[in-house]
Amino acid sequence: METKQILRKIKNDGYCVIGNIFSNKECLNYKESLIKIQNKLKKNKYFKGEADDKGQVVIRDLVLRDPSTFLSTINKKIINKTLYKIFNDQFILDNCMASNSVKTNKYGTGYTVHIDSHLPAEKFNNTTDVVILICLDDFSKENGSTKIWPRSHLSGIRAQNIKLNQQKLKNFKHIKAKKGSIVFFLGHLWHQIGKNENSLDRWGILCHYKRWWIKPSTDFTKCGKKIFKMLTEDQKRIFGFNSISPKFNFKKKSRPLKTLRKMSLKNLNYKQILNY
Ligand SMILES: O=C(O)CCC(=O)C(=O)O
Ligand SMILES: [Fe+2]
Repeated sequence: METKQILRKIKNDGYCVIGNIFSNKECLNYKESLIKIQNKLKKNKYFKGEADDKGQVVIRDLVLRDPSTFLSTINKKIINKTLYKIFNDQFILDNCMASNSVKTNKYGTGYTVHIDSHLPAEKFNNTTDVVILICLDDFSKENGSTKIWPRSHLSGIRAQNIKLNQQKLKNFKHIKAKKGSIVFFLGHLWHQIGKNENSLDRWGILCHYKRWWIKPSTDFTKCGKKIFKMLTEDQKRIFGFNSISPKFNFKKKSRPLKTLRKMSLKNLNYKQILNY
């Protein structure tokens, strides 16, 4: 699919499914790491699965938990290119998380229909957030594929904040996608995790991006020296390293004028880059 076509589809319907982006081997590798992380978290007294009892396993901050595995998910060429076209501006990572739908009789008590962005932008050019779902298994209605409401991005409604018309609520589709596909969807498209009916795995990775001037849900610039050294320049930008608010220097009684640093980040070490 050409970028132009992808953009047209996203603009019209609020989402676009593209097959064959990640190989079976890559999907397997991501899933293996997720299972390992999940098993470790079961023994972690500080971690509370936020929706485990409601049919959704959520593991946030994957690029910090296992960077060598998950950094490759955040700036694949087709993703970068499309995001630049949508935002027409620099963007940063809001989060990179895994989500699995699990069979339960408590479905619907967790996350109901919602949008991920804070504002339901009505104009495409004002899009603040874009989500990329990477399917690590085949996604179908039966295993709880994500429900989306096509064209709901045009409604100007933040679905979780108002009581919705029952008729409108019926107009959803389950995303149908093969393992290795990605799904672009606008942060203001109404969506909801689907109900798992067949107990088959349905792992997805959700990479969520927003404009550089919006506060991300995790401050990735605090990733530490070790992870910083693993990042490409592009990934440094996506982590927010060139959009840190400048500090006022009390000695010089001055500060850098711009928050967005339009300079190369290549030769700055971790300490230098944070000290802006
Ligand atoms: O995993 C899914 O199908 C969707 C999850 C979701 O919408 C969320 O966690 O915000
Ligand atoms: Fe969501």
